[in-house]
Amino acid sequence: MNPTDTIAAVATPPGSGGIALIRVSGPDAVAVADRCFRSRTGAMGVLSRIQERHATVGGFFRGETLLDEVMATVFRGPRSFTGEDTVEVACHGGVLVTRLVLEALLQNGGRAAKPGEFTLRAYLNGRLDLSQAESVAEVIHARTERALACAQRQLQGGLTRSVATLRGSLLEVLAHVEAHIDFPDEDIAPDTAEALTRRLNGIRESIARMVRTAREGEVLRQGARVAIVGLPNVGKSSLLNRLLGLDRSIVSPIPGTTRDTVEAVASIRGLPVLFIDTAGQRETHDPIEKEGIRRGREAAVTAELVLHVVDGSAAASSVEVERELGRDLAGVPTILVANKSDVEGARVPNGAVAISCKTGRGLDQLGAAIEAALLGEADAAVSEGDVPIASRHRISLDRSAESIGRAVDGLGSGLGLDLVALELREALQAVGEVVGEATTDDLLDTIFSRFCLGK
Ligand SMILES: Nc1nc2c(ncn2[C@@H]2O[C@H](COP(=O)(O)OP(=O)(O)OP(=O)(O)O)[C@@H](O)[C@H]2O)c(=O)[nH]1
Ligand SMILES: [Mg+2]
Repeated sequence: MNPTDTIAAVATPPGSGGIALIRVSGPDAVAVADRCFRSRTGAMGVLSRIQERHATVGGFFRGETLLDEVMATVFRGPRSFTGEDTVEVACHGGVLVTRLVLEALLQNGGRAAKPGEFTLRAYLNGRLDLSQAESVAEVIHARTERALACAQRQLQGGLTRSVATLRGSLLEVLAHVEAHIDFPDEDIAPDTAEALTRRLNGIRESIARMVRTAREGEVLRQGARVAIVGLPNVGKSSLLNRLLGLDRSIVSPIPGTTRDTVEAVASIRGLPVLFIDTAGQRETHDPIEKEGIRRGREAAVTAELVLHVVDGSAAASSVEVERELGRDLAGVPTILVANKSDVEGARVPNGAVAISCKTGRGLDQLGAAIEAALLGEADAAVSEGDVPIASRHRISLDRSAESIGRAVDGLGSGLGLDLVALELREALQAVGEVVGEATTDDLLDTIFSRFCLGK
């Protein structure tokens, strides 16, 4: 599987900036870069001679044309990110100059890298396992510190270690079982079978603990969509602004202020949440407002969670519209929020979270309620150091637990030990998928195509 060609790509985002970084990796990386690079005194072949992990400044040329003054850093495999020889060329961050530098490298033996190809190579060359490679994209895309911490723990090998522990335990049980298969005369003693069953149940419990983190892992990676709905003037836009900590949506005492949906991401206890502020629900003949109201309902019924805001201070509200809204929201998890609790005599309906967007009262409780609604109760037990898993990991771990379950049944019913061993081997393989011990090209494609170019 070892790649044999040399790839190049711009690793910094498109557009102009102070510096752009172009990365070259592969067996000819240093030679390719050297063909374009000259030292300040005009010497060639400098990059082949400088010490690894050292940088040098010089001219970057297309033929005899100086394209830019650059800084080149040379890494030698296997002590590089990809595990191959790598040169990183830092040039001025102009759109044109960056493109020309890349083109010169491509004309001198490099091949344009595909998205994620550098990280794919790091994986193929054994620098990272698959769970670590996946986390590289998650570090880049993290929108909250909690999501970043999760990605970093995974990159540092958090899942690698959990999987190694599971595999170690499974292998020990398998070794026991296989030893008995080799001596068919000796039946497995009831004591031994019981001990093995206990150990398998322990492994199953560890897997179950990991699987319970999957929901948190999904929200941290994917984020969640939460719609804010209710009658006009109840303070929906005020709530959006409060949650974001900035003045995003227009607030006014005139009912019907918000017409379009307004979306923005806020961190709720470290969870990246996309909030959608919507038009106040009411009867109207204004076709534009009508459309806004329709969009608001659509956002609500497709959201993972709805904040249904009511005005606790309002003496009368439209019971009819509220009832209709309630019917629409029947299938969607909903938190009832009673706003304007600062107003004297404000009421809080049963089960509602009382808040005031004016004073900020109750917003912490609302944050806690949102987190609980998004994660469910199962995650309460997750400890600090754990890596909340992604759905890909969950699928493999579920399969592994099922195989272990069948192995336990087999041991209990005195079924053939070779069948028990077979299930245990399947469990091992499924666990191994988390770190990429057996992969298909399709799987690698799906994972690495989500990456940025140059990563
Ligand atoms: N006293 C008090 N007033 C509030 C509070 N929250 C919002 N308001 C006021 O209520 C009015 C309506 O607030 P908005 O946030 O625009 O309400 P909305 O639900 O977005 O209204 P529409 O966009 O028209 O549907 C504004 O005058 C706000 O200043 C609160 O907690 N207490
Ligand atoms: Mg509004």
